[in-house]
Amino acid sequence: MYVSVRILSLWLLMLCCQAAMAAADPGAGRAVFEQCKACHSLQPGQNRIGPSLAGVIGRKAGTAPGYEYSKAMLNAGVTWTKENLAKFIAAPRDFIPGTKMPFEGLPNARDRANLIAYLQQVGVSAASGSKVTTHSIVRAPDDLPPPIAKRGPQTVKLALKAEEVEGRLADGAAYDYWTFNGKVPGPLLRVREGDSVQLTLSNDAHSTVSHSVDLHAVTGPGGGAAKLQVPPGQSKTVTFKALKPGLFVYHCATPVIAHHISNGMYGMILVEPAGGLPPVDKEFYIMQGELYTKAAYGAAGIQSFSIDKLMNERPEYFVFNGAVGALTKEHPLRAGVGDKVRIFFGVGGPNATSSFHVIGEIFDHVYEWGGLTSPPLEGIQTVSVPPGGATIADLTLDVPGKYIIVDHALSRLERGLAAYLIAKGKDNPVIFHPGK
Ligand SMILES: [Cu+2]
Repeated sequence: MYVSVRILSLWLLMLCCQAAMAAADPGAGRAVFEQCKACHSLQPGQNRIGPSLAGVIGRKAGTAPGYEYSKAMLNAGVTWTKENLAKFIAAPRDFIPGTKMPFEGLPNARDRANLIAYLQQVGVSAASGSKVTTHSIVRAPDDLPPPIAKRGPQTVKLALKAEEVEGRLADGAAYDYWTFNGKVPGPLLRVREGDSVQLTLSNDAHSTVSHSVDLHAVTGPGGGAAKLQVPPGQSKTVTFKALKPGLFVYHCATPVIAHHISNGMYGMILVEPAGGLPPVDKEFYIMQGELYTKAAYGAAGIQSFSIDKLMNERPEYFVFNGAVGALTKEHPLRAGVGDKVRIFFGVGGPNATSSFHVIGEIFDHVYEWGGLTSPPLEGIQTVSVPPGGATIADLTLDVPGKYIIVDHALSRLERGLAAYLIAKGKDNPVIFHPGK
């Protein structure tokens, strides 16, 4: 008995050593850094309650520009290395007695190693003064599958992956988005009425929390979410029958649900009717959402999420396809004069209803609420689309120019909400011309 206990404890010791020796994971460190963000930024010179940690490794303690340090820190005489930073993070006031830092320390060695690996990775670019990430989470509006060819109902396999990624929110500003498949919105899923859909949701191993999916096209508990709560590194599958044709929103439904949606976890599924939709020349996919950041709209650096603003429904940013400028600077919609254009439009939200409108155009057809079992409305100016709702709007471009797509609650235009639809082609003076 004694021998076996000894062997067991040796084996456990060996496992612990192996874990300690495994390479530190900067991706996991990014999640640990969430705790530090209350006081520290990663932007050079952007000091919050504590100094910016941009380029901290290799820097002498007490020398971040523009920050007023305690005497203890100024006199510490330490140049930060991975090793001494680990000791400091473990117990700041033991390592530098008299430091004002209110932080008690990070007891878990693995968390410390991961955090330092992350600081090292981001520190290089941050210290050199380069901007925050320019990585784009924007889904291009023409990134959608083509219409389904005429066929009968089938079994269709679809996959979604929950991924937490830092991305560009606006010029000079970044945000830790939560996404389906790395982009906002998640992919447009396209199936046929009567299809049997096997949907697998996986959650990236680096995710900090569980994620899920509730599809409004699903008839069943939670729209699937009751059986699709997926912890990091795991995956789950449900099978559902697409009973009704229409354009339906899907979204993460893990509490706090509004937080997950606001962070970018929404998309749509189009259930085509038997025989498909009337053909058009161009199809586009746009979704509207809101972001609730602690700092005001327009602040630079990595923006952190505000639960207070979310609970009070006071967003700082309103965006089409995830970011400010997504569908103006980055991916404007492009079509030709004479084209029939179809916009699959939905609102992820989580809270604001959109008054969807294309300035200078009139919708030929609007499939109200995204329903495809009723005939479309005709000749419509503005469509009200609630959170968790959608519409299909067709228009014909008769005159060349730049058409601005908005939510006609136009204060939101000043908070990032605009898209351009650029029509190229011959002038059409019968329909529009300047002068008499
Ligand atoms: Cu989620």
